[in-house]
Amino acid sequence: MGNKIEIHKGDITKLSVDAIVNAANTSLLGGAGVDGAIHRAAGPKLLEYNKKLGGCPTGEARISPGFNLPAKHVISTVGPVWNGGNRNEDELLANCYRNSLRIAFENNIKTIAFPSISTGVYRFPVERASKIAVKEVKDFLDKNPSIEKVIFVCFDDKTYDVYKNIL
Ligand code: AR6
Repeated sequence: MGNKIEIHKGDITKLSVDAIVNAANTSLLGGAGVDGAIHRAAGPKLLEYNKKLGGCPTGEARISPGFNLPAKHVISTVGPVWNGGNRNEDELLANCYRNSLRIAFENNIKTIAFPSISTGVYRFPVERASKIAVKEVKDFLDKNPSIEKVIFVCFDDKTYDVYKNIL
């Protein structure tokens, strides 16, 4: 099971996987950070498609085609904004990973890449977030062997080092 999990340093929009996960906001209509990069690389059809989805609550996830991306699908999830840690942030972040993986499983997705959800604009501490991310992915892979590969994509050195240490 351990060899199904990989860490990759770089830009998630370059990956040819079945699905990349977007750290979106509740509108699903784009923003800064990885969300902006994914919308730019996917092209305007992603925005058109997502307008019809009608938003997404924090902790949930929605699927779209990948359009101009090398990835076949985009799974958008909405991480919690960090507010000190006593506003259910841990559980909401765990829900992001669980719900994204459930949607992947339901859509026969075998390879999926995650960014470090909530640890940019939303300020969730990356050490704490990475533990939740890795735990949820491991728990899911234990129960769902049909997913063949999960890649944690780390954009900056600090995030990469944190994930390397925990894995
Ligand atoms: N590939 C992989 N990871 C990236 C990329 C990329 N191209 N670009 C940035 N990251 P953030 P959040 C990393 O802020 O904290 C948006 O405006 C980044 O270095 O993208 O969940 C949305 O619309 C960091 O490690 O997402 C929301 O409003 C990680 O991705 C809000 O930001 C997450 O940072 C969501 O904030």
